[in-house]
Amino acid sequence: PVSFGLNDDQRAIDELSRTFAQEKIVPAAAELDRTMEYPWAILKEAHAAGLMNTHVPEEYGGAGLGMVECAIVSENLGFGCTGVQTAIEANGLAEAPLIVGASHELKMKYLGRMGETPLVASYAVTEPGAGSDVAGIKTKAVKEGDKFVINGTKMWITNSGHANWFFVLAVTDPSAGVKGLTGFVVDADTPGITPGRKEINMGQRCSDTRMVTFQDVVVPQENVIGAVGEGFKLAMKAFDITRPLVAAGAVGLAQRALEEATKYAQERKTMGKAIIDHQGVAFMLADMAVNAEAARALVWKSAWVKDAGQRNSYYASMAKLYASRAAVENASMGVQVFGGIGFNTEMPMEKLYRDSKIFELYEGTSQIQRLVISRHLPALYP
Ligand code: CO8
Ligand code: FAD
Repeated sequence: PVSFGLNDDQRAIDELSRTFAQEKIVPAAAELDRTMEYPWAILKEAHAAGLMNTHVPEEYGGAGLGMVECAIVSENLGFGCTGVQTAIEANGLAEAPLIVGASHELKMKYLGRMGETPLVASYAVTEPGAGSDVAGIKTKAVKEGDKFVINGTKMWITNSGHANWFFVLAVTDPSAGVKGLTGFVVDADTPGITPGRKEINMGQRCSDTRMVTFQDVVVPQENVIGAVGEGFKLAMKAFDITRPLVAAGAVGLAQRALEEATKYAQERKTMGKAIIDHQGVAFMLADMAVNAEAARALVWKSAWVKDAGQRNSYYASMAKLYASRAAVENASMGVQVFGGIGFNTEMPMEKLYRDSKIFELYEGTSQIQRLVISRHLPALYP
């Protein structure tokens, strides 16, 4: 039977993560945005509360939650602050290729430590010359005996100034196209890895984004994830897990904008009545409510398809596309509902506005989500 209701376990996870966000993240968010300080204190508490590594199987020290439950957590974290949520979910993104394709030993070694200690990892795929076009990366891994030597530059790598290890996608056979790419897990303290300066971004400013250079970085052969030549598919299959969760963070932002704007619209009076009683304002709030609800439904559907053991790329891209647009639209309408004070740093809305834009860019731009969706259509409707 179809059900849009949450079961008891899901309600408990919702309650736990919602309370965590309200008590630990919401009060800290504005200051973290101002100082751009990495949210270590919150990450440690989230780790202790079981709100990190949510999709890592229990066998490897994770929470072992289903995708729908992970999406509930990600939405609530995003409601609190999407900068914090990005730090947490980017860690989950680094873990995803291992979950999908690593040997038992690699999983024990690299996922296991994430459960034991509050650590973060990074997913290092994008380069200065290749973001959307993953197949166009240039970082090389050359086999020398029973080791690989990695050389190249990665760009926009979240968590990279604090990472304990990296998932690195590199070219092992330049003549083989996407089948010439291989995924590695690389300890961050390996000689030759240099994170650049923290990038100053428009929003999500407590999240840590850097260039990372790899110069003659020696990696043992056993750190290949899956097999040589399987890296591209691992990188894509990771997105099937994480695009719904990134989209869930966007829903959190869209919901936050809706709630803040609805409260303000009942307090603020113009022309003798609360602004919510002006139809022009009320209709913006209605559109914001539809955006958040519809985006959540798509996120849960994309998560549910994955939990059902089916390939969910089509729905994952729909969820990512729709939810990021919902976040951007709701943040924009939210500023509008607040009027002039919506533009001011004393109110949460300007931060939501700045934070929202990245959802249409990272984890695959909105154009790339449309590309993925459209490529599924001929098979669905021949
Ligand atoms: N599962 C299994 N196989 C797949 C999948 C999948 N999901 N996707 C593709 N493949 C297979 C294809 O079937 C094909 O296989 P075959 O050759 O056997 O037929 C092969 O892989 C090649 O696929 P394509 O032909 O589709 O390859 P393209 O080169 O055309 O590229 C894309 C496809 C979709 C354009 C791909 O390059 C892409 O997704 N680009 C976007 C990159 C992206 O999303 N980057 C994000 C980087 S991470 C990030 O931004 C992190 C943000 C911070 C964290 C946020 C946390 C909140
Ligand atoms: P480009 O690929 O150069 O795209 C430029 C424009 O062209 C975009 O509008 C794009 O949609 C459009 N475009 C490109 N190709 C097509 C096409 N085929 N059809 C239609 N339109 C197209 N990457 C990681 O690997 N790990 C991370 O942790 C990570 N974190 C990030 C954090 C932040 C804050 C940022 C800004 C980026 C992060 N990224 C990360 C990189 C991010 O995924 C890329 O920036 C994104 O995928 C786009 O790549 P690009 O910037 O090279 O843009």
